[in-house]
Amino acid sequence: MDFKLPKTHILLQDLYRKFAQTEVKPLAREMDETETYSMELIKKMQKCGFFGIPYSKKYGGGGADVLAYVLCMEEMSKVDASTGITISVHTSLCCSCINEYGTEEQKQKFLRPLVDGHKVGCFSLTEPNAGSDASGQQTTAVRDGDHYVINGSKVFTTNSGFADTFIVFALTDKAAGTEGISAFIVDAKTPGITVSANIPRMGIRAASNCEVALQNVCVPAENRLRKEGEGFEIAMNALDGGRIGIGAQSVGIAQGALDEAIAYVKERKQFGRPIAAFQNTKFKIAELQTKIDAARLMVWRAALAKDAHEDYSALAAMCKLFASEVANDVTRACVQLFGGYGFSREYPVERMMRDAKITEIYEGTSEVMKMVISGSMKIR
Ligand code: COS
Repeated sequence: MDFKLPKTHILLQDLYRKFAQTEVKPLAREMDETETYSMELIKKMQKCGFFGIPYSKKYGGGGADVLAYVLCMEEMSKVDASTGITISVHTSLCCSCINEYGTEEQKQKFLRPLVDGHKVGCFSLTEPNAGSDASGQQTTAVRDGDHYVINGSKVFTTNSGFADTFIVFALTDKAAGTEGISAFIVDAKTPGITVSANIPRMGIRAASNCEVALQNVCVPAENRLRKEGEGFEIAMNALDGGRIGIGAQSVGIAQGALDEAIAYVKERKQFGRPIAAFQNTKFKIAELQTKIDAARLMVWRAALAKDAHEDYSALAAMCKLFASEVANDVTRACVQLFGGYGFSREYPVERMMRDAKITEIYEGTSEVMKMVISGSMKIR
């Protein structure tokens, strides 16, 4: 057992960190204020290969692994959680469906442009009445010759405002429950797709997160992933991987806030000395760093299990459950360490506290994580 990163990964971590600090950090506040993600920044990240890290070079990806990907997620999320989720939904949710379930033709046609930096992907599962109960899909896909006609509406589809490729889940058999759900690769330009304006939100405000209406959207049958009825398994599998990314995002948000707080307490003077000099401050920081380190190790454990093709579903759920709670605890404590300035928008910790909340909700709420974990333990 080795808790140290391999040298290759230390170099990658350094690369992601430098990019995040120089290219992402300066834009984070303005992107949050304007609730708009910079397309120029996306292009830069695509050029650097950040949109295809764990995918094979055979398809134009980075040829690295999930461990490298979570290091990228942490570094980006340290400075901007919206950047974290933009990369995460593209990588863990959209690309993984095609990588793990697509045919060779589908990979060449759809995965390649996503991982080689030409296109952005999104994942349309959630509906107004199908959140935690993902099996409650109402969107339908009706076969018509060599096409399917999709009708329905999706909500909270991250990246949908600018994505080129959607993975859409829809019912091909209304009576078959989870076995009636199928997955389709859908070109964003297909007539009948309407994407709303960005949904106003509490955090990760720069990320694109919209409603997607699908009205008589004609999708070639060859764009269906696997057989009819395999969509629910595809979605659940993608979410298992996605949860490792959200764990890493949570660790990043927490570490980013703590780094800001540590710098601040060294400068801020009260009662004649820097507040860092008070034991209360030092002990609080020690406690927060310990929680972050524990969360990071859980994320790495889940990433290594996925890389080793072991069963990682419960490990992913555990790391997300724990790390998202840590992100919320740590950011709240960091705002407190900043005092009144922490509450002001002059410093980034209030944004980080707002951003942290969603990690306990998306890609499976904390309650769903407990369902997955206890399910794996077969408690009767
Ligand atoms: N990987 C692959 N397949 C899976 C799976 C997984 N992790 N979990 C379930 N499945 C498949 C199985 O095939 C299972 O059938 P079996 O009886 O053969 O095991 C089938 O799906 C149905 O599973 P289950 O009965 O557990 O489904 P439920 O409807 O009870 O759903 C939860 C279980 C709640 C865990 C699931 O709906 C879920 O994860 N919900 C949250 C969804 C979510 O994260 N939404 C956020 C979207 S991103 S914004």
